[in-house]
Amino acid sequence: MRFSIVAVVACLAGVTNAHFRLNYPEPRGAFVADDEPKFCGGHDNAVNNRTTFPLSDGFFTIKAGHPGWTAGVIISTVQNPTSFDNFTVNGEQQLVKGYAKEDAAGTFCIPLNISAANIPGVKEGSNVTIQVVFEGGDGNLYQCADLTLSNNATISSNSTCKNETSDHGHGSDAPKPSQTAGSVQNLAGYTGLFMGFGSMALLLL
Ligand SMILES: [Cu+2]
Repeated sequence: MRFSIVAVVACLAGVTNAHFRLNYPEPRGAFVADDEPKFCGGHDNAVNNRTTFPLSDGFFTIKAGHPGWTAGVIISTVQNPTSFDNFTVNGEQQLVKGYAKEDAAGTFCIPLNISAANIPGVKEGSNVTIQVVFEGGDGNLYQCADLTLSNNATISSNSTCKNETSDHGHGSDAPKPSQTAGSVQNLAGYTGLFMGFGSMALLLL
């Protein structure tokens, strides 16, 4: 555990601000910071205008307002997932991206190869919902994105894949650009440390 007491206290003080944002793919519904601890960030129903998303070799980008965070991505193949149960199979989270830890706050582009996760029923044309689970010292936070998967999907050019760390930026919308890593592979510190659900629960203590 590397969360310092100082960081945790500072973040609790700014709890209604940044938390984390899912920048791409487009999240379900408007961002409401106070609702981020709820299922899908407070948005219970799938959107009609799904994002067409690569079945293989996609990415997602998040802006982490907390340093010292852990995140993973769960997936539902239910057409309109409305509860955490829809992201659970045999009592376990259906992970499409294992939990990993990062020390810095900032914007991160993280590879998401959905086909490689071998989720039953996921194929070309599937409607799925991904839910990013983020923990940065003030409890689990959630954002969802409703997708249609396609090998022909093209990611719009204004969804750039880069990493940009910032100082402790909770509540600040103007992170200082300190370093930029252009490639998907060059993920500062996002080392693919896989953790099970039990480890995640421990992190919340
Ligand atoms: Cu927060």
